[in-house]
Amino acid sequence: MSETKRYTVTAALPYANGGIHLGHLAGAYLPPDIYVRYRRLKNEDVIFVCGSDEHGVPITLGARKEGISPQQFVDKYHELMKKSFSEFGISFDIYSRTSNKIHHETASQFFLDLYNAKKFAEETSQQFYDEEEKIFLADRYIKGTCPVCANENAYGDQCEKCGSSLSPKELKNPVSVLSGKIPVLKETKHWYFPLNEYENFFRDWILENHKHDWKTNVYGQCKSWIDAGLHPRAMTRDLEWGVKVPLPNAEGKVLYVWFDAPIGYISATKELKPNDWEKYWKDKDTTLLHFIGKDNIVFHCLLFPAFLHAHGEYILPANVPANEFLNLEGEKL
Ligand code: B3M
Ligand code: ZN
Repeated sequence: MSETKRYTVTAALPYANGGIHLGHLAGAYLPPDIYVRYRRLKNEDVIFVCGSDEHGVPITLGARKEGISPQQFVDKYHELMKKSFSEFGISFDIYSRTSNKIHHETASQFFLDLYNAKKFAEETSQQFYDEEEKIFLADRYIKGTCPVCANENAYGDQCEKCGSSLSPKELKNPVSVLSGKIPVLKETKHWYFPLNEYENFFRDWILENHKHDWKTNVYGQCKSWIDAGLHPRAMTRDLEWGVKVPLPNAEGKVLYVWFDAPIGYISATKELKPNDWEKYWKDKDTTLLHFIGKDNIVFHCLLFPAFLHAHGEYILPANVPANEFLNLEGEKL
């Protein structure tokens, strides 16, 4: 391994749909803040980047609920969160946002690079559509009866009663959580990232090379997912709000929020260091660290590294310190 000349430290981009609470701070922001302060004291080259995650279905629904546009909604929460972080004394070098132009350009180009290198598979499938709300339904916006335990309130992705992981089409009597109406199946085209083709890469990179330096909770989670078998995942969605899919015949489609959000770390670095951002992401002598909460492990340890690897120009995270939730009276805060 080459000697480290600089550090790129990221903290998970919080969704711009609420306030920052103690659980967020203790899990994903205080640890990297302490870490970067230490590096700065040693006069090392370190950048600490973060920002608001402003895309995804929950944002559009939050906006709808408050009767404002998604842009107005994220403007409001971005300001609120930015202010909280600064009042708490979290010393980001930049706190950016994924609705910025530079982020749309960066995420869009990243998608195109993977597309041109034939890293996606294009597939048409039937998905549930809410005709009243005129929206394709994300898995958790569909409820129905669990085929395994007959619980009537199972979600399209999981039954919380028996723990079975489900797909929406397995539910009996599916209804839309948004309108309460019965959704219809409608054909739609999406671009899938074949995570299954990266199994050997993960086995080498995580299970072999990071056996001794990644935290056991992170390593163990990754190992169990890899052993259980990985599957292709759609990287686009039918939605108006987000980074538009930069391809012809892709109207009404945007990049999946979990595709564009981690690229937000790169966009924020470009904003912070317009002339020399590349060395923080592409030089082998840079150490990249992602500080996250434990529910973000899959995207930071498997998906984003696989995108970076598939792209070919980028370094991979040296470590992904993920923290447990802060519990209060026995429950997740
Ligand atoms: N916004 C999820 C969360 O806030 C998501 C993290 C993105 S990090 C690139 O838990
Ligand atoms: Zn069940």
